[in-house]
Amino acid sequence: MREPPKFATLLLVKLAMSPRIRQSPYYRSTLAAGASAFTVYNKMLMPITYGDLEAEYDRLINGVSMWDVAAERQVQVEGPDADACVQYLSSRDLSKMVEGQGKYIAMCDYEGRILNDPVLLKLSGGRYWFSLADNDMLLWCKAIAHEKGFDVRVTEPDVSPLAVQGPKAEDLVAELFSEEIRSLKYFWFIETSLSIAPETDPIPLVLCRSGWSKQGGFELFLQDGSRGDELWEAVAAAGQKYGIGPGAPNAVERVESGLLSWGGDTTPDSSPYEAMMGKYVHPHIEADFIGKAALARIAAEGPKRLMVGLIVEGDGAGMLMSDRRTAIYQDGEQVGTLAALVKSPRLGKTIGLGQVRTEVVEAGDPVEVESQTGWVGASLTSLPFTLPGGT
Ligand code: THG
Repeated sequence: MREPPKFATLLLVKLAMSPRIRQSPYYRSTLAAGASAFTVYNKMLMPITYGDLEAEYDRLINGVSMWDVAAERQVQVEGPDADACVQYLSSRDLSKMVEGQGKYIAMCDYEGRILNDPVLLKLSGGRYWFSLADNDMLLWCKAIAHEKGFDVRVTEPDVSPLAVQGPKAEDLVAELFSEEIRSLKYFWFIETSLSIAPETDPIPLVLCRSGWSKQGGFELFLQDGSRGDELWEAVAAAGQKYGIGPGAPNAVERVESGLLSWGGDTTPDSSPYEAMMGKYVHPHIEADFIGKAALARIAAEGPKRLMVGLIVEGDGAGMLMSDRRTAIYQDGEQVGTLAALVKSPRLGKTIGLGQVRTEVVEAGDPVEVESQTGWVGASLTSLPFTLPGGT
């Protein structure tokens, strides 16, 4: 008999403020709007809920939601060697990238392990922003650029994204800016500003069709951290007639949609092939980049683990660990780990994301997942989940 494992209790802790933990330019606005729990991401506070997860999900799926993702910090690379330096830091072929375009990319280490999965923006004047997930890439980029002798400047600029997501996001953003934004392609952007009152300077920002949901929307990359509350207020006011409300990167929607959470779904030894990012990794291009040889080898050998969806019996109670990943077993042997688990309103099922050994990945294969009360049955499925209505 396998012993049910011992569990750390899932709980929220109080967080002591300190100068080591940064506050976002929208921090005061998010508190005023009722933010009730935060996480720390890139050493900055980020709201994760306003206390009504159902309403937050509903706004994102059926209406429009706004959320503070200032913690998605930027690393800016500029200077004569910016193209070569940014390519060297990226595992994706960037040779055709043009100004005004963004791309979802992987940054890997020399062993082909994924360090980050940023959205990369190519700005005017040959500048770039890596819009980053939660890892210390500023240190990495500065060190690599310097040691390789690239003629570039690597900084963290004063840039703080605010996301506007949901099926009504486009109407709202068109009203705030102009009808022309409707023709922006995914991850493309414009460098613009938002006029909020005749006597006030417009708020400088980059407007990009992007955001961590599959419901459509934009991100407003604020370029003046002293004006976060003004920008929040302007979006909230214009959004009123669309029923806008505050939200956060949505754990339920993103699992349903199969969006990657670096550091949540990945482990320090994950390759991009194991993280559903294989199609964004190009080890056979001419340009050199970090991890190229290792990635070519991993691609040839085939990844040892894969990300999969899980459909879990029951409501998932007692299954998510606060301090480690939950084990997945098959035939009495551990074959993987569960990284995220949610109750999906659109599927009417408890679903999760996990990593399992490649040889056990066959849609429908039965597995068992550990829980506080014993082992719970689950089946594997490929990603993304098939949602009713295809959204
Ligand atoms: N926006 C911005 N910065 C970010 C994120 C963001 N930095 C951190 C984090 N999110 C980076 N990770 C992701 C993960 C997925 C996507 C974007 C950023 C994403 N993926 C789509 C998908 O996988 O289907 C589209 C991929 C594609 O078509 O290329 O959007 O959200 N500013």
